[in-house]
Amino acid sequence: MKSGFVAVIGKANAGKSTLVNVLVGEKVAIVSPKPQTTRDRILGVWNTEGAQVAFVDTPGIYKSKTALSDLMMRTAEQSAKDVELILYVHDGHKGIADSDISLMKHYLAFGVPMLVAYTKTDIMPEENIPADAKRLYEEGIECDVVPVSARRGKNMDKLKAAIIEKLPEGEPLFPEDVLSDKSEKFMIGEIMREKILLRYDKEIPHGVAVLVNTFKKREEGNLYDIDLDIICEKPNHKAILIGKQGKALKDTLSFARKNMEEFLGAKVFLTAYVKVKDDWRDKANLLKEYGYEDGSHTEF
Ligand SMILES: Nc1nc2c(ncn2[C@@H]2O[C@H](COP(=O)(O)OP(=O)(O)OP(=O)(O)O)[C@@H](O)[C@H]2O)c(=O)[nH]1
Ligand SMILES: [Mg+2]
Repeated sequence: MKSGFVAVIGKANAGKSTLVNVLVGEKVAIVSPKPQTTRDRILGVWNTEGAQVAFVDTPGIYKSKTALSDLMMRTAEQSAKDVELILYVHDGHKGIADSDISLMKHYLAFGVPMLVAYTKTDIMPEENIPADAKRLYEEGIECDVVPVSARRGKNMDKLKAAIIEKLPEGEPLFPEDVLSDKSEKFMIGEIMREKILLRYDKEIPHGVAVLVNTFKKREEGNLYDIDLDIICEKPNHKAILIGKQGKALKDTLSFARKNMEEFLGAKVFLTAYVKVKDDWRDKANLLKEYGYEDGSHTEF
């Protein structure tokens, strides 16, 4: 059989996590229209006849000046090493900028086989696809380019076949029931962060961390008690998060709770506190406390 690790790399907001979720067939990573949604490296395992593929979703490449962003960039960079394949995700509907070419060249130079998933083809003129593929080739990106739409599930079989074809023969890396390396508690924090990304604008969600303090199933009844802190960077952010008479927070919590209940298949009793920790994104001790460790050393 074929098996191996596949690092999913690309610019922020390219559609990496959406693609990983579709490839794995379950939601292992949160998704939002805002760049820098993914902050950790997340494993998603896909089992199919004759192959097991361990996808490693990564934080998107993005220029920003916080210590958290630096840590995220190191995580992405390191994740592209020690893998059997790099799946470079390119947002086709944005065209091809010089920065796309140089990033692809940068990863090609890692000496690991690479494949380009040219995604979001559902929101662009189809006739641009061959011209873009030709341009990539002429610029020296000598690897297969597979156009897909993760949202519409278009051409996914072709992408899956291309991935498996590039993997070496090997034994399974994980037992068949392993889907992700992340715990339910981690996903609960991520679901909360996803709803904040979807509900609030500008810098607010980027400055938010979620710390799950309690994640406990009651002995009786199918019910979880979840208690978490929503940490933001500035007192005015806290006011926006809470909103007039607490309405914004109440709506966001109810939105998150519903999704948590679907995810756990149980009732959720959710309590949340909004706290301010000045500029936590630039403080090494707080980054560590909120679980943002240097992902470059994580082993699966
Ligand atoms: N139309 C369309 N939108 C897509 C597709 N794939 C992803 N998106 C959207 O693109 C946005 C970004 O998707 P993500 O999967 O979060 O992108 P990402 O590359 O993981 O982003 P970061 O984690 O921030 O680096 C979301 O609004 C998705 O719904 C696609 O195939 N078609
Ligand atoms: Mg992502």
